Amino acid sequence: MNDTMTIPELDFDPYAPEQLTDPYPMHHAVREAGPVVRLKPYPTLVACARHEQVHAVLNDHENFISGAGVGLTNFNLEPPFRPKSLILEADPPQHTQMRTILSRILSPKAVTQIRATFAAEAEALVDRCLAQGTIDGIHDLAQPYPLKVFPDAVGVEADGREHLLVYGDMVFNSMGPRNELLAKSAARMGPVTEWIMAHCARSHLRPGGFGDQIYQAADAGEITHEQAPMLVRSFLSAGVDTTINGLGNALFALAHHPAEYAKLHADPTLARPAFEEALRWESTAQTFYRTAGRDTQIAGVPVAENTKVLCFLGGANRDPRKWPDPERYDIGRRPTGHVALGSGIHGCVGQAVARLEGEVVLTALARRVKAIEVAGPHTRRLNNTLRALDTLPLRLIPA
Ligand code: OVV
Repeated sequence: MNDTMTIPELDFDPYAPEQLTDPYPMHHAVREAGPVVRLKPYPTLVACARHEQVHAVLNDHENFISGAGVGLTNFNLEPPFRPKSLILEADPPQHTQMRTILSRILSPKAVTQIRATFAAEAEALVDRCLAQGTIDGIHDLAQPYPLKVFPDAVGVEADGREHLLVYGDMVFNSMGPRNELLAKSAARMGPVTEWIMAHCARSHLRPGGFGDQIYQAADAGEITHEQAPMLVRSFLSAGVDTTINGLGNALFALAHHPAEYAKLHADPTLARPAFEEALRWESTAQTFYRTAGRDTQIAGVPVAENTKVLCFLGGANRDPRKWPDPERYDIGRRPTGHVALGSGIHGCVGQAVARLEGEVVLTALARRVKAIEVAGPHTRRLNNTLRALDTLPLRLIPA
């Protein structure tokens, strides 16, 4: 076994603006330094950026727990910024109980029931974008689409949905350190938490929607009526900012790879693999943590109980040990095994809905748009966890 002292130590601050803007040189350095590294600015954590170790940690929920938080903050030492998520920041058996309910509500079968509505909305929105010609890929497409279809499916009223954007930004910033990004997010919160919690109440949720179905599970005795609003909160936390940026990153990938877009236009059935490859190439959630629940090891390196383990999902998804030519956005690749949606028992429970959104938006584009051209410089919205764009000027050339 390796001695703890042999763990390489690097100077990177993954939350510094330079790293958030372009994390890939840092991922490369972390992967090459070893299977497990330390980072000088955060002496209490260990980090992994190789696919093998990231996958191993995510698939070992006994040694690497979520109940102490899946961000930098260790909830055993410091309180969470909001009451813990009953599913994200939980371990079995509680996690299993919640997961069973959310998996059923978001199952592939449930997704077949929303597909036609989601597809029609994508077509209508892409038509509006085409009529404009030049668009902002984020403000005109990647953001309005999930902000309409997902809250509609959950059963949240139309008024005030912009609060979901502020809330998502805060939730994902809170998984990093208490830096300026977090302070800026917190300063924008105002009435947002109150609005979110009010809209988790059954009285605010359309009967039959995903939110109401959680209350039906409570009626059936699967969870308590006190737990139900907290599970609705998980929908509102994880279901909007993630898919907005997944779509935004996919548009970015396609706009910057015209030959790949041409293949998609020639064969719109490639929409799903094109979206999947975008998830691999620009992982929307760049990082998640686990906490060592007991003394354990990663790749033979001892990791002491209560140590935070930083998993660079974006690093694992471009690990040359796993992916040939990993920097290449290639819609002909079938990137099975990418960890952009996590892996193991906490793997994205909404992934069928997320993939549906990606598929129908890219299908609508592929059918109507001959080419997507970059119409100006993009800007990033830096977030401690999400890889996010603020603006993405695009010109859509009609088919
Ligand atoms: C995957 C995810 C992200 C953010 C929040 C939650 C889940 C939640 O359960 O609240």
